[in-house]
Formats: sequence, C-alpha cells, structure tokens
Amino acid sequence: MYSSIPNRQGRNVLSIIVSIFLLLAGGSILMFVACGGEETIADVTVYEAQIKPLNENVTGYQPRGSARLEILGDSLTIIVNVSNLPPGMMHLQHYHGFVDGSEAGCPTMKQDANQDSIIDLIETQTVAGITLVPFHHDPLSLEIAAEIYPSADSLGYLSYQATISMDSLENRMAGKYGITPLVFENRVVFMHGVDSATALPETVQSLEGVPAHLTLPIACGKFELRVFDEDVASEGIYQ
Ligand SMILES: [Cu+2]
Repeated sequence: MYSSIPNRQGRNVLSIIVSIFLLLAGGSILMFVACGGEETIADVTVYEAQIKPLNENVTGYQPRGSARLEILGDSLTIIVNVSNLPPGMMHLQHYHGFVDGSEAGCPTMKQDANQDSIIDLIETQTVAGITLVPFHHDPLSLEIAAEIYPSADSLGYLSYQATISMDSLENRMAGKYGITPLVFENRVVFMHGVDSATALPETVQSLEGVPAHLTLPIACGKFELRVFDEDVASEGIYQ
C-alpha cells in the first residue's frame, strides 16, 4: 500500500499533509486487519504427522508426506498428502492409538516379534495401540474394513481431505471405545497396503478375514501439536 502513494514533484503542502493523514489512517486499518487475522489463526489448532516409510524392504517404496488434523471450533479437517506409495491402488489409512490415551508411537524393527523382518499390523499394537479412526469417505462411521479408502494415483501420490464434526467424533469415540478426551498428540497415522502380487510370508498377520497385503503397514507418522509463533502467524504463512 505504501508504494501506491505517488511521489510526484510539485505537490503543495496541503496535499502532503493530506497524504500523511491518509497514510497514518491506512496504517491503522492495516494493523487492525492484521490483529484480527492473528486471532483467527490462533483459534486453529493443528496436529501434524510427518509420514515416513515402514517395511520398505518388502514394499520397495518409500512413502513420504504429511497428515494434518486442523481443528477450528466444531470442525475437524483431516488432510493427508503422501507420495511414493505403491501406485494405482487403494490404501487403508487410519489414526491408531491406545484406548486409555497413553502415548502411541511408530513401530521399529524391535516390534518384529516373530522375526520375519516384517512389521505386520498386529505387531504394531504394542507401541501404536489399535485402529481407531478410518481416513476414508466416512470417518465418523469408525468402520475400519470399508471398501472405499482413497487410492494412490499412477505415480504413487495420494491426496485426501475430509471435514467432520468434533462433537460427533467425541461422541462416537466415547461410545465405541470409551475414549474421552481425544488427545490427538498421543496418536499415530498408518498407511497400509501393497499390491496383491507382492510376496508376503505366511507369518505376516492381519485382521481376521482381511488379506495381509491390504493391512501391511507401509508408512507411519506421529501426530504432534504444531505451534506457530506470532511472527509466522502474522505473515500469513499458515493458511
Ligand atoms: Cu491403520
């Protein structure tokens, strides 16, 4: 806005005074708008998980990306953007955690209890808890075994977004798992699934009735509260 004030020669004193007045008034309005913007940004609570590969020795893929939970009032928006996934196929993706709210984390080879060099879904449970919320077309259903999860495109990129009601999620989680409050920072996100042609040994465990290639964990990230400092927020970097 400051650069929009012309710097012409021959301007008389009155017009300079008027210009200065307008400049100050304009600056005040800008500050007001900026302060209002900061308040809105501060009201959004964001949890973000950096997604890293799991079982890449079996899958041959190194998924990378992020999952975010953005909370504004009663609205919870789930955003997942991951690349390098096994391409052209559906991937189960969920938020996992412990029902008692204790801290979950991503598994390492220490969780390979049967030492088959693969961390299967069941083996993740000692550090990551159980499957809680599906990231598909209807997260509030808490229906884990649904057929319609998002798919990675032909280049292995998956983008997912859903917005649900916090109140409804709290009610559903309390009703199904007895979980209250939700404690997002003690949760992890998993992505699952390799092509059915991938050779998996018999030792790889899965959910009852679900083929192991669909539930094989291929990536994981731990949700952390994202803190925005005032400078970053006021510059509008977070959108
Ligand atoms: Cu899962």
